[in-house]
Amino acid sequence: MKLVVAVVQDKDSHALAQALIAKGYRATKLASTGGFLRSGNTTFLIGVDDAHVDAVLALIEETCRRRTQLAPPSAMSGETESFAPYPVEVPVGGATVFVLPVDRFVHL
Ligand code: 2BA
Repeated sequence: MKLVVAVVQDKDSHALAQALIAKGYRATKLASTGGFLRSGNTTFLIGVDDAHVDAVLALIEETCRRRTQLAPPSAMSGETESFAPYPVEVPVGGATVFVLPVDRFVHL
């Protein structure tokens, strides 16, 4: 079994949740905040059998779009070389995904 951890943009979270439910995958949605932009995003925890990991990744790819977002100057403040005194556009998404092995899954 694997745990797929997917950080997605809030705008895509409804479509991804619907797609997962439609295919019978179980998931937990967590409200999260990106460390760089410090704006809200959504983190999905999806426990699946190994054989289904690729199908879940395909659903994430289908439902999560790449967009650009304005990073405020404060986001760059820790990096002297890239400091810009004006908002800078950065690409965000489709999704940031980690696939982790699960030692044990217990549903009590
Ligand atoms: P944020 O940390 O708010 O980052 C939003 C976007 O800002 C990133 O999009 C990236 O394009 C850009 N960015 C991040 N750090 C940067 C930096 N030091 N300089 C310039 N641009 C930077 P994504 O890569 O698609 O990431 C979207 C969200 O996924 C992130 O939101 C964060 O919540 C999560 N994430 C990304 N990489 C991660 C990682 N290695 N570990 C944990 N979470 C991660």
